[in-house]
Amino acid sequence: MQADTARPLSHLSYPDTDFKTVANQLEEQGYVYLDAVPDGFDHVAYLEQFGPLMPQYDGELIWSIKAQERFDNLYHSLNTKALNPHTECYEYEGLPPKYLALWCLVPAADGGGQTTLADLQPLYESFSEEERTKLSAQEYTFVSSAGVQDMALGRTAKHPLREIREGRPPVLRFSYNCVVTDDEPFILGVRERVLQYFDDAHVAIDFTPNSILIWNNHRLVHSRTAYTDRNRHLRRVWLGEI
Ligand SMILES: O=C(O)CCC(=O)C(=O)O
Ligand SMILES: [Fe+2]
Repeated sequence: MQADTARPLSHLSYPDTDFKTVANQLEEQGYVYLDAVPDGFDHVAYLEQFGPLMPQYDGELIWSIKAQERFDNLYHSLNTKALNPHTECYEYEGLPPKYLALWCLVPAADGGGQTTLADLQPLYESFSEEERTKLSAQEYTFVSSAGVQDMALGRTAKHPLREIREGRPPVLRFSYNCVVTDDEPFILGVRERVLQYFDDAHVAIDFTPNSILIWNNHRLVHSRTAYTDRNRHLRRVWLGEI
């Protein structure tokens, strides 16, 4: 559980931490990695305190992340390949989940399969005034990943990359792979800047059994490194904004 970039990890140990402390750290840092979670822990009941569960692509409230051979040649969370930075549910018409949470049943035994994260706010601040305006004004079409489309669960929606809201924080939507660029220079440039920033600034989580990673999906992008151990098994919930 080391940050690649020597950034200190936003890490708490479950037995030493009350809910309020976790919630405050999540608000300040944008994510929390919570370990030393005991066997038999009710992850869903704990995580529901952060917001209501939202249905996953298949309508279920919990998504299992375990590689399936039938998805090996597609871009999909359900194989062993690396992912590119993205937020979740950019291709949904409505508001994406405020928080994403993963918890670990079986970590990858090969040192891969790290979930990686970066807060894009510092990158946003490096954009010019004109670029910032464009990030909120220009709408792009987002489509589901090839894997989700293959499951016949694909959808599509149009959104700006940074949605500004009255009285609420902005909502980031991004997918390196699944935004339709039409070879337009602005979005092509933004995509590469996000990728470069993510390479430099991400933290990497090496899960231990039962441990939990929760992050603000309106502000951070996430990704995953490749792995070979097909026993790796995580679970995921999406939590709506309160
Ligand atoms: O496998 C992972 O670590 C994360 C996959 C992912 O992008 C997700 O569950 O949203
Ligand atoms: Fe994801």
